Amino acid sequence: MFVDRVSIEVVAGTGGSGAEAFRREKGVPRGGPAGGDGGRGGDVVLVADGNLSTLLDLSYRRHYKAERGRHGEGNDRTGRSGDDAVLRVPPGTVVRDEDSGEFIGEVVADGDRLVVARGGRGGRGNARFKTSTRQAPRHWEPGDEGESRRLELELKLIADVGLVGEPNAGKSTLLATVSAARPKVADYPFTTLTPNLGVVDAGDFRTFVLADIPGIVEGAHEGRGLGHQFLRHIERTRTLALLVPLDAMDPQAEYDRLRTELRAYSPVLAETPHCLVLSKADLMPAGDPLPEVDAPKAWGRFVISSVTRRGLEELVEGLWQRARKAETEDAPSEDEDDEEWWTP
Ligand SMILES: Nc1nc2c(ncn2[C@@H]2O[C@H](COP(=O)(O)OP(=O)(O)OP(=O)(O)O)[C@@H](O)[C@H]2O)c(=O)[nH]1
Ligand SMILES: [Mg+2]
Repeated sequence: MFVDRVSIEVVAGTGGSGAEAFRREKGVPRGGPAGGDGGRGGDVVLVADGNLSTLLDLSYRRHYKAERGRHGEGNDRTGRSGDDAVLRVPPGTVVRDEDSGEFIGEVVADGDRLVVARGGRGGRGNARFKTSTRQAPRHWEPGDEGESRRLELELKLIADVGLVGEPNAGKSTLLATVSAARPKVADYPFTTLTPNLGVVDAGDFRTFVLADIPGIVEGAHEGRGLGHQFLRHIERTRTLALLVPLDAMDPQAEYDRLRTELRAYSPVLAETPHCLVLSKADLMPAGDPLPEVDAPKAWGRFVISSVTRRGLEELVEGLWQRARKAETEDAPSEDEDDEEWWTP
């Protein structure tokens, strides 16, 4: 099961109260105030855990509470602070306040921490209220309440390549053919309801993550169909592959619709480099010429069939080059000074 969005309620610990106490010692007839401060309440903290890939664990339990601070004690002893409540989430988790919609923060890399509800301060004990004119104050403070809020957590997949296409274009079939992922495939539209990820092996230890999202239909940016709500999952990819099946009525129109929807949804996606992938090549009657598709912005075009595996090697190689090669080469080299400048 894939869970990419959960709502939870978090309550940080309340601070402990300050104590009211007086020194009672042999030989000290009128000991002064000695009530310690209350301890801090624990925070609720999200920590990114690279071993997790879904928010599933958090969906079973909706309420998370950090420990309260202990009350202060006599002899000027401060109460112990409450323990934090630590919630492990996958990297790429974005946090919003559910009621206001306010963006609270995100954890991106393994080990990132984000405090989502602060524990209350401990109250001051009576020892703190002693003044020259008030030698025996009875005054103490309660601890502050811990923050409480309702949160919406959302997982943004971190994929290198995103597959975009109308329903039935063959996106899931392609993902299943080039990776170990086993998404559902069927000959009706909207088979895919939530994103699927797969690791594609381009050989020689070269891998990249491919995301298959539900099909995009015309008007998706206005909320039609399903694809739109998942486009955000591919906003951070390095390249997109726009799939147009060769049995489409009008491949050019289908490609244009996809571009229009991407543009309408987000300028980021419209600017993300893309290639054109003409799928289901096995359905073309032998000898028929390929349809002309004008795609001046595409960095490449591929003709594939997931059934006969035609063109898959070239596609995987092309996607790897676009998605990961630059990254690998950008890694700082040891003898950078020796490098020559290359001008195209
Ligand atoms: N002949 C042929 N059929 C294909 C090929 N790829 C996919 N199909 C068929 O096309 C249909 C749709 O495939 P899917 O992979 O589910 O399509 P999708 O783009 O993921 O569709 P949605 O999830 O609904 O958006 C299925 O019946 C597949 O078997 C191909 O290369 N050749
Ligand atoms: Mg699918």
